[in-house]
Amino acid sequence: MSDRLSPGTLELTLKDLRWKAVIGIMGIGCASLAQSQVVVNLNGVRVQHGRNETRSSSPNALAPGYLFRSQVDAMVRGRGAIFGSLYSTPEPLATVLEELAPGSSAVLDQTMPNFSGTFPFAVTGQRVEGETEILALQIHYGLTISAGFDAAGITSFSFTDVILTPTYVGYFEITTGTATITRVPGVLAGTLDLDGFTGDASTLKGEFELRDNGGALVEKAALLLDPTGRFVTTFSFRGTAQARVVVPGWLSRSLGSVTVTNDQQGGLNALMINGDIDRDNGVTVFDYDALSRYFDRTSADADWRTPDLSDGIAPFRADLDGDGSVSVFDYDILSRNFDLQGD
Ligand SMILES: [Ca+2]
Ligand SMILES: [Ca+2]
Repeated sequence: MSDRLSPGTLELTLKDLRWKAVIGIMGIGCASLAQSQVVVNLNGVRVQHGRNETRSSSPNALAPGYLFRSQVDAMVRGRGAIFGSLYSTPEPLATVLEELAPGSSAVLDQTMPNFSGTFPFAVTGQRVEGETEILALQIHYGLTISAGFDAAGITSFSFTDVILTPTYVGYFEITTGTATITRVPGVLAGTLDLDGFTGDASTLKGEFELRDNGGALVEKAALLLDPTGRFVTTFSFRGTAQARVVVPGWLSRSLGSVTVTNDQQGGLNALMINGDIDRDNGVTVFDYDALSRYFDRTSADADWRTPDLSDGIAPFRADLDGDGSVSVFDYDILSRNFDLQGD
């Protein structure tokens, strides 16, 4: 045995390795710190004219996902000439918002789809704005509440573009409060290929069905769609079922079996078949009839969205590619899919 490999050196080397192993495990531990829920402390936040406030979940981070929910639970009190005396003891923020504008406390509970499923991700804030009269004073108020997720999943929560005028009325201060941001469980996400449709897919009303092996409906949920056809949907059912996508105007599509867990699953892609103008789940001569009847019509027509009294079909439904007119391009789609039936 050489000097360089004396028993003492060997021992040190082994200790070294053990430490490396421990550090390695800690590293894995850090990565898995990304959670399904983070809480952002809002204590001391001022809702004051011209002031922007942002608080962060750091060092806690959320795991990436397709759907998040943010819920604010806060007590506020007034400060300054008018609000200081009107709201001298803490009251729920929801109560104060409802007093300013009935229904506005909905901004405190928001569902936020993230169609890419990846971070970073910024949520377009929900805004409350209006005017109200307090003690014969016309008060203009406005507030945007938004959340953002950085690349590491650190979540920030903001109150921005605050309007509270005239400014001498004062402002509100959160005495105790939290924003809880949760990664919603039971989520399925993916992309619909809408077969030549170039319109805004977020305006479509689609459903995602779960059926048992006998074909009986287990649960159905609305598709949240983005303009390009990416979707997010949420179920309370847990387990494995047969998936089916239904979007009126397209043939229904089976996606085989899917498993819904407390986690979120992406990558469910469906090739939809366009051309079912009368919505009987087949592309037939009846669809041709409707398209012929509305040929050359455009979205500039006053009755573009008015259903025909005889069969309930409005002209826009014959605009299969969603470009705002019924043309030869729509005929092309219909011809290509002629005689096909939905799943
Ligand atoms: Ca049809
Ligand atoms: Ca068209």
